[in-house]
Amino acid sequence: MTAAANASSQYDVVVIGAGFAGMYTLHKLRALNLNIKVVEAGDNVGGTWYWNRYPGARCDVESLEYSYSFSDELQQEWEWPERFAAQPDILKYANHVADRFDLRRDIQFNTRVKSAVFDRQTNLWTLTTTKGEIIQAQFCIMASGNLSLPRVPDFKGLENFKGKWYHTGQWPHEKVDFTGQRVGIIGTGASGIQTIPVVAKEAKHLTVFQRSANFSVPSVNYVLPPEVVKKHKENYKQARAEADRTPFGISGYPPPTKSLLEDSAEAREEIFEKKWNTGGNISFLYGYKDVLTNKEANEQLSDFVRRKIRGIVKDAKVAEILCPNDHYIGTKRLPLDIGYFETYNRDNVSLVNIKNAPIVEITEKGIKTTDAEYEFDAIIFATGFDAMTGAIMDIDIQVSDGHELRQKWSEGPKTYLGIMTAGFPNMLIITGPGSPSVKTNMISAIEQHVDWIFDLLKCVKESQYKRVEAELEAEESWVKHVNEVADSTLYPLANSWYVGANIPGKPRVFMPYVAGLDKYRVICNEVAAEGYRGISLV
Ligand code: N01
Repeated sequence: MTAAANASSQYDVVVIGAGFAGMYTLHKLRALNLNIKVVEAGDNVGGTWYWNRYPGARCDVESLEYSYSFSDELQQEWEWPERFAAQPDILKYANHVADRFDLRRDIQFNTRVKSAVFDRQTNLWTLTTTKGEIIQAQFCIMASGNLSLPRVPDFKGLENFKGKWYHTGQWPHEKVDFTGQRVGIIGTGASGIQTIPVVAKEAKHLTVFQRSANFSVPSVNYVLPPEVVKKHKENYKQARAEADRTPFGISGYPPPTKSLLEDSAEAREEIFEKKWNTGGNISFLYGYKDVLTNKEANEQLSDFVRRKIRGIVKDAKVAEILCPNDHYIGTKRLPLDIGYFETYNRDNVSLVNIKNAPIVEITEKGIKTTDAEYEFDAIIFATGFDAMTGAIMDIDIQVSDGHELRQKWSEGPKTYLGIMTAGFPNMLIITGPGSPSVKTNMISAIEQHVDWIFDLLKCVKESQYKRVEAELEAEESWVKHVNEVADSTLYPLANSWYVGANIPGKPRVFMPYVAGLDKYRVICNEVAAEGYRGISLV
């Protein structure tokens, strides 16, 4: 590796994104004494937790688990106030990490990358920003996130709306006050399900536009008792090691070995009830080993939640609209809520089933469906993201020999281990499509990827390699494996963002690797131990 510091805009490594992935990449790679630049579109660190500031935003992985493990001092000193951390607390943590490890000096904020071109002669990536700046580096690391390209559906007439509108994934930095307002919200994914109960308490009236009913389970969030924190911190090392042996990268939930169908109906009901009252989606989905692989097993759990919805929501017609019947529980991300279904018992909340009467346009006054026009002072789009590939393909990525990533991935992303894509040398992706990413604890996945990339770049530096590139054959066999694993589960059956179903025209390909972070880690380690099998180093 050339310590390419002859021009201020030339680096060994450029990292795109200063969320949890970009921050740890910078910290870790500094130990290789490289010249690194991180570019970030926002004006501060935090990624997802910088942008998603909507009311009620909260993580669905326990705070003591959804945090970096690389520094014992950090994990011992940092105090998480709640079981499931709220967005402001996670953002505070991200800022603390940036300050504690002096990261900001290598991060250029307010910088969005427009294009990245690799030259096979010079072995350099040339990045152009939207402001026209040029940045060159031997390696380009995509730490741009899995859910970072928000999507407002292409509704006719949005520009005519006289009120204010917001997307949950691009929420203003100042408090939005809905007091006394008539608010409409479109979308009942995890973001909508967290936003709805909070906005309902503030708005004069909240109208929820639901296309697909969604499962949701109580988070059972609470202030962390000091004795729980103390015990966890005393055993942090063991807890992290235990997490590494699970598919989801979280300790405290040993993966189950029993089939749901082995238990009697009474025994199952007792377990479901216990898990419902304990809270959390890992606990709920992994009470038995076959909920996500066996339709009959899944149907039992799905039906339990439908019965809960009918029990909570007083208006039977509303309850029926809220009962999901079009997908198996857990095959779309299972949201955690605080009083979501209960919110529909409020007098100031109404539900519109847009599956039956779709939205036709946004008008000056509000939202018009095929049935009626609803007037609003504000509209919230909780309509999700162009997930997993969106932020990467938003950048025009090319290689001097004519390869174009948008063209290569036009029928779905193809990667080796989710980290590299053949034909695009020296580009490394953190939690890319084809890696466990969104199907595991994201921070564990990030640390695993970055540590692996660290070893790879150490090897590159020591051996003075110029180019690192996935081999096509290795990539093809990885893609096949990712698909085979997905097809052995119920996941691909749902119209979820995991398969790109939320974006009209996006190819239907199941993108995450669902064999689990534990198995994936072993494979990555084997690849490295075998001299980076499937990767050409020149
Ligand atoms: O987005 P989504 P999200 N007309 O895509 C609806 C993570 N996350 O931002 O289901 C009408 O899940 C769409 O309807 P349908 C988590 O991984 C984590 O909520 O496509 N409606 C759906 O109801 C999550 O899975 C946390 O029929 C339209 C909603 O909008 C991921 O982010 C919190 C529509 C979009 O749901 C994304 O969640 C929040 C249209 N044209 C998010 N287009 C936690 O950690 C879309 N919809 C807790």
